[in-house]
Amino acid sequence: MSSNFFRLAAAAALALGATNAAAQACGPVELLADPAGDWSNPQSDLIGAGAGLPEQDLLGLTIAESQADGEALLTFRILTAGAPAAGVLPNAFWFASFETPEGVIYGVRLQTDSSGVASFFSCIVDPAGTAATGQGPTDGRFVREGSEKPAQAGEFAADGAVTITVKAADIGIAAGQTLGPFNAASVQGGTVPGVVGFATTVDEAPDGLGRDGFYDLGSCGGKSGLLGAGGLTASLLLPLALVGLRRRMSKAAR
Ligand SMILES: [Ca+2]
Repeated sequence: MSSNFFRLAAAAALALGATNAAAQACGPVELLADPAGDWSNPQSDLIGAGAGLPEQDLLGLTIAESQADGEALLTFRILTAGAPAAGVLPNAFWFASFETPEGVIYGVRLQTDSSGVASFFSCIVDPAGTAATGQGPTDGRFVREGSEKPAQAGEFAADGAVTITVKAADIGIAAGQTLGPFNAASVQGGTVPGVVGFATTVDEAPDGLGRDGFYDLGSCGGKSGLLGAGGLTASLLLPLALVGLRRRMSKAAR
């Protein structure tokens, strides 16, 4: 494994974060909160990351709303315990996922490649698994191929927030509708010579990737602290995470 594995790439990646210049119409509204220090990286022995890095320790999720050229924009902030020291961690992603009024699950994600180059996008997510293996959970790890839409802006901010701004229309919501419930996670992926690729949730909000919180577009209304929708354990989710990575890897290989 290269000693540069964790070399954080990219002033260029961070520069992707051209901040949305439009004034925030409202928010940020807190949707999720997660304790500091409760993350762990089961693959740390393989990637030399110790128990985990501060930027993989989720602290919560907020949403804010603005307008640009007559279109509603939503800014998701996936809060972490610290910005990367010198760039963005390679082979990793941070996501929030949520349900639209039509019952479709969408996600927003910061994804890094093996060099740490970041991309920010929204997408539809599908259930894990296949017809043969049975359906698993539906969350932001499992991107529907071809559904990705580039974010309007994104950055890993100096305060540790992964900030992703998308058009409301790109995530299937219009004024007066309610988005949610939500979840979020930091995920470590990678490959090890002679071993298959892996993708492991390092920290989750809510724990176990249930879902919680709602947001009313256009009225700045938010609710959190509602009953989560799940309770699956991280250990159960690990094999399913591999499915998601393989999907991503096969896509990237084309
Ligand atoms: Ca945490």
